[in-house]
Amino acid sequence: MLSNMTRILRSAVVASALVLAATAVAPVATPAAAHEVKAGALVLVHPWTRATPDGAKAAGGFLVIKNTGSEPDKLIGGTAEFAGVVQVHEMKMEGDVMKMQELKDGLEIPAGGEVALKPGSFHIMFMQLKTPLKKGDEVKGTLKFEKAGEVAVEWAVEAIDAKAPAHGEHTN
Ligand SMILES: [Cu+2]
Repeated sequence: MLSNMTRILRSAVVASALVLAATAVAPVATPAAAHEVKAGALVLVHPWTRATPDGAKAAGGFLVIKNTGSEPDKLIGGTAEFAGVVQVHEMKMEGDVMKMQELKDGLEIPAGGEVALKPGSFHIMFMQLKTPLKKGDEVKGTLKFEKAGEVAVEWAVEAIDAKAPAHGEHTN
């Protein structure tokens, strides 16, 4: 009887300690810089761009696009408050030369799959920049999809030499 009581008390103490631990850990597990936008079947994960030097006319936009639906969708373009032209680009090697070109037919996001837009690969190209982009800013625009339509996007401006989002670096 006594030992039963002790056991119950002990497990109660362990349980509340676990609750405390979980509460303390939760805010740390959510990186402040990460953000997501949901649009229909699509999830746009952490759209980011890079700070630009004075006089720069173009900047790249990067994010991961997940398609949770059962039909493919297609990224076909976008708009930005800070740029006159927004295009979907790819980079690829032609011989020894890295070339970048517009994907005029759009970029397919396969059903149940995801596509990463990242430096050296697929990316959004912001052209005719109206203002320099400054690290720490959030700049606004849209991305256009064939099925999900026009989606409002906030781009986090990372450091000028960033190769990956800052929230990824914090976990090192
Ligand atoms: Cu480009």
